[in-house]
Amino acid sequence: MAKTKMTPSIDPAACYVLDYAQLMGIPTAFTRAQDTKPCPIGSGQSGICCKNCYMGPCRLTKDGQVGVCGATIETIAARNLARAIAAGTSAHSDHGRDLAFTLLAVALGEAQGYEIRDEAKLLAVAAKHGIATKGRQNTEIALDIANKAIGEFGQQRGELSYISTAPAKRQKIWRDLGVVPRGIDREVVDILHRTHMGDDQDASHILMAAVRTALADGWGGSMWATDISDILFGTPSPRVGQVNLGVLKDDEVNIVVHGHEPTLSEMIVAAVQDPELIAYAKAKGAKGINLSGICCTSNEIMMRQGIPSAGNFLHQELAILTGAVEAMVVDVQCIMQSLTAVASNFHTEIITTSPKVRMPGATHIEFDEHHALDIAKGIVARAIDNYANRGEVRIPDVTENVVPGFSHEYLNYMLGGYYRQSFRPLNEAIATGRIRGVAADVGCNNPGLTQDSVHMDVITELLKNDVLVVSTGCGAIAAGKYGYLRGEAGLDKVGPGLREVCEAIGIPPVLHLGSCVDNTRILTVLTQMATEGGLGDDISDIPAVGLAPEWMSEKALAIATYAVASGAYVIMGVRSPVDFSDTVSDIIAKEWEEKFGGKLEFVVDAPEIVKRTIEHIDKKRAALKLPAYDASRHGASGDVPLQDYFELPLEKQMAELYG
Ligand code: NFS
Repeated sequence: MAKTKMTPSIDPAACYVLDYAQLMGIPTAFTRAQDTKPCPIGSGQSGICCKNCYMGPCRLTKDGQVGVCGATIETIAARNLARAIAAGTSAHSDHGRDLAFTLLAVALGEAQGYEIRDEAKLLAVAAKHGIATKGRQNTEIALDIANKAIGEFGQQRGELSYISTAPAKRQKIWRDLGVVPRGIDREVVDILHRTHMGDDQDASHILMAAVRTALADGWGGSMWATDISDILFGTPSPRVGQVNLGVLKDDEVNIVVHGHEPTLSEMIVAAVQDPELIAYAKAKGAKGINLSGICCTSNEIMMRQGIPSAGNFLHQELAILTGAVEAMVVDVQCIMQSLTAVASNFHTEIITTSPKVRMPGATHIEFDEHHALDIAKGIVARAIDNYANRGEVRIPDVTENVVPGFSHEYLNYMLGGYYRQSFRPLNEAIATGRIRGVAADVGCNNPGLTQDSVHMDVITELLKNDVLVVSTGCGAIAAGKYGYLRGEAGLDKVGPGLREVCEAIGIPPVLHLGSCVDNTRILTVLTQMATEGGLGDDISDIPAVGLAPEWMSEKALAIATYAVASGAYVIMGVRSPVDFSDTVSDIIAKEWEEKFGGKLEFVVDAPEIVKRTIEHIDKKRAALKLPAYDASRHGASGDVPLQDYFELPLEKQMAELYG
């Protein structure tokens, strides 16, 4: 049966550019998703496929069938899921490893252009890992942190250090169940080994190992990535930025950085500010150099430097289709191979920079942290030279303002003030029912869905129900595109209690917490909420839910699994990779809930995602004996909206504050 034509995106900027692509007959992920029929066996919908040895591949499509070796449907489903989780863990963690090597080079004075920008974070991270700081130089401390991190990748026995920062109750659950990760690389290798032909054949046992591997991501590789990024590039705090394709400029040299690691993009940020390069761009007829980002690289530099975002995952081809991009500079992860094919219709040069990633048709300029600034300047000069080759441009006039950068440290400060930093006001707002609960909307776009539609349907409905939303990755960029990261601007769309809190503190209804590795910031926030008091004493007690309604990558599965193992209820959209096995679907939901207090479910329909989220939040509120949520109790406290407050005469402002 032919597929019915789906609206590609709810984003007018995307639709504008896609119309041009259609006119010119240029294929994109949107058209390929329409034309490609996903393999119903490989996707787990109508069967399951094992290709871990060469007696098969074995396609199992009926209950009770087994592979050539006798492997059952549940064994194969568990193996496939475990391998995906290991791949996701390795991607995040390798990102963390590269940052650890950059920090090592900084500590040794060998990293051109990098420095320790956040001394407070350096000291805080050292304290977390028991590294001495008193009377020591920053570089000495940084050296110990870098070596500690690098050591944890190759560690064979013992526990990862961040495990001891989780709530005490959670640590006990992990130790009792034997899932505390020993070393980051070790856990990934363990999964590849035990899912090789002829090894672990017990679905539940395989998936417990997958949990251990995912924990090595969330409480290991990714957490190192976040902390070291903050040390090197600064802990994010709110700043004003812009999102969507309209951030490209028709009279400037446009460079788009795409991928994940801030190591490269931060140096390009420095290079585009070089007065000589700006003068060079002007000499070539451009008004200046305009840098923007795509995907998580974009989150990294938007939340720290205010560099605009050209969009989320499905915007990567669209940026090139504007005809206005001189260079798209990529490093690792979420980079479509189609970029070079789309770019071949324009003057855009695709530049790969990671030793791990080459693309046929792209220029490779390998990045090396020891000469980073020189390499970045060379890339910028190349883009400037390409400006003369630009043809007709079609940049949609669509942008939205955003306020990203709510790191855990900033939330702490924002809620409690400089002298009494605390999560207590947030806990109290939840306890009183002003905020019903918290949802994290994270993850990708998937061209099998209308771009951004499920993110927006879910976020919109949750906000109306007084659920505070935090967001990372491409979900955060989606929220930004439709005005939810814009301070007071989105508040007319939120419930009365949440509105009071947002106005009192001066925050947007959706808090941008960073890139996908920064989901670890959410773990830290949840840990602090659990230890602050009033909302139980473990992450599983908190009325909170994790959502990835448009996910597509293996990294998303790793994140979901470590969140569940940390005690969260996680709902992912799109479709379940283990749909065909009721046994495995039950393991990750019911069995994991008994063990970890968190569960993983796959739900396609936005209203159903919202319904289950709210039911879970209310269930957790009831378990904590908090008052039942009642929207009518809030919103009439006489709080003056923040924007009006600042327009009052000073004495009235004081009266509002102090009565
Ligand atoms: Ni996350 Fe970031 Fe986006 Fe999905 Fe890809 S960029 S690491 S995987 S697509 S959210």
